[in-house]
Amino acid sequence: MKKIFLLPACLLPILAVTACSSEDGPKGGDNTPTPFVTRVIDYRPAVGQFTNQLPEYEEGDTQEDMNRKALAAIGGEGEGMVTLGGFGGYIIVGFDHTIENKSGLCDFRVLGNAFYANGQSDYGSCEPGVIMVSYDANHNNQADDPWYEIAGSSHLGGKESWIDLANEAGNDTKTIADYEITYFRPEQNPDTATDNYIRWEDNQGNSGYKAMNSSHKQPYYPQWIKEDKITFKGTRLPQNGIDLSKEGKYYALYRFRYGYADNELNSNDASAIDIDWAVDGQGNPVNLPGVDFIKIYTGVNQENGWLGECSTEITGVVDLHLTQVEIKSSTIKQ
Ligand SMILES: [Ca+2]
Ligand SMILES: [Ca+2]
Ligand SMILES: [Ca+2]
Repeated sequence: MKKIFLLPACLLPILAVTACSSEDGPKGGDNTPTPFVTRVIDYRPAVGQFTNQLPEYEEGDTQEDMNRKALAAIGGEGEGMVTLGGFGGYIIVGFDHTIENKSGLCDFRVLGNAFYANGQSDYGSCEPGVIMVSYDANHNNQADDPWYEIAGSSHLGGKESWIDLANEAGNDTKTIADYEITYFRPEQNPDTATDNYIRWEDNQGNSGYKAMNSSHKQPYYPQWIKEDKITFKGTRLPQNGIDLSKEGKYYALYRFRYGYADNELNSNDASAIDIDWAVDGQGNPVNLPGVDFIKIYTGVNQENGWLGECSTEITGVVDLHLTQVEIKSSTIKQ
């Protein structure tokens, strides 16, 4: 039997955990802005096979502790990683300056761990996170201003080249703008892998269970959350995982064209974001001078066999202007 070569997305970085500093503010004590994340305002992952591990939950940790650990992982040049778990799990980050919206140019990039399968450029481990942005319009340094979604390539009306293939595979390929899902805390944590681990319900009349796989047996429900159920809301993207082997051996996670996190190689232009792609709740473009806060949440609700659920991972965010990276947005969104 041929060996499967599509590794679980997070395996390698788990082995390469490094000590990271936790800084809250500009580096070096001067006023030179840093291009990277300097604040984690809220880290709230959904149920997932890396939840409570990336970053690690320790008995007694509070929400503030977990925010601090998330910052230690993805602040600065980001040598660590956080998982957002299944659909809806999110992180809200901030900076020590406003990321400027320069006309015609991409302005920032959310760094993830997406990669391609050997010899492929259409699929691999692409686990798109929806990106939202906010400008500190009232200048109080708090994320209490309106949020706008970056309209990526599968925003309402958009279509990807692999959609027909996904439909044939039986995937749910609708984009749903007001999707809502609730996960229920399991009464106990099983000792062995099970398909019926954590119950969920959505606002489309669907329900089911998230599975526990044999590789990850820590609790998948975020342990610092006191409530017995957690609800997440957002735009749900088409299911992009297709079992090319048709027998549960080879799951290809297809790439969306642009506008998402953890969906494209960090080094490729199509992982960059133009703030001008932000839209309001009616889908109309908004003209933001820049952004101070960015929220990223897992955009797909799908279990991919032994690979586990589709979960966005984040390793950092970078201001392209401060790092002298010039990417014309017209070369990405054509
Ligand atoms: Ca721009
Ligand atoms: Ca504010
Ligand atoms: Ca990933």
